[in-house]
Amino acid sequence: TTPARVNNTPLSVITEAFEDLADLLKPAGSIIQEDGLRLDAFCNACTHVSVLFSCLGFAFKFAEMEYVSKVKDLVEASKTFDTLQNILDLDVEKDTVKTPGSHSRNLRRVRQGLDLIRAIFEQFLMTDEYSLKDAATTAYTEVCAPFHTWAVRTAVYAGMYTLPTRDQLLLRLNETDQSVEKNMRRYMEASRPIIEYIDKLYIERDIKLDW
Ligand code: 1PZ
Repeated sequence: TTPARVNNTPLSVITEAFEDLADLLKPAGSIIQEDGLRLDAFCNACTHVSVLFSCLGFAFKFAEMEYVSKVKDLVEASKTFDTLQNILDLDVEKDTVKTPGSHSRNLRRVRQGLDLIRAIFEQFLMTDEYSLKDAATTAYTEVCAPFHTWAVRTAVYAGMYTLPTRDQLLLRLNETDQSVEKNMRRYMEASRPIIEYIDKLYIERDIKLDW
């Protein structure tokens, strides 16, 4: 049975979803190790991220729609494919790994979104003086900008000016300085092995991660 969950803020829900997912990758928890991570379990965790967008305001509606549509495609795929590696294997066979709209491409995009959130949290916790705008700008420049078109990058950097302040964000997330730090660190910890696992799926198939 699942233990009662005490601190039910949006951030703790996301964090716990990714901790549960990361547990599946640990040798002890994974009888399924050989087949790899289940796609439905992965999608379930990814779906929880959507609550974060409601804290960001209208300028990030586009990012939300992009992210949600990619996750939705993977949810559809999970009706036919059991694991993450199944979708990659099929796209490798059809030579559609990088084809716009393919499951393997959408998986790569969702992975970049998860890594972006991790990087934003990391920046956010670096110092109290850091505005959310500066934290998010640095994280985006590092993690996602290299893979986005000029038009998208320009829109994202413009949107950064509309982000809430640190205090507004904490208020909207229903967190304190202490609780937000704990939850962000836990997400950073839990997402790392998942992101690495996804990268490995591509690398093992000789697909470079420069896109
Ligand atoms: C709490 C912290 C707030 C910081 C907010 C920073 C948000 C940055 C938003 C980045 C938006 C990128 C939008 C567009 C990306 C598209 O170019 C690609 C197209 O993929 P293609 O169709 O060519 O294969 N789409 C994506 O990469 C989908 C996923 C992007 C969204 C990631 C958002 C992460 C979450 C941010 C925090 C809530």
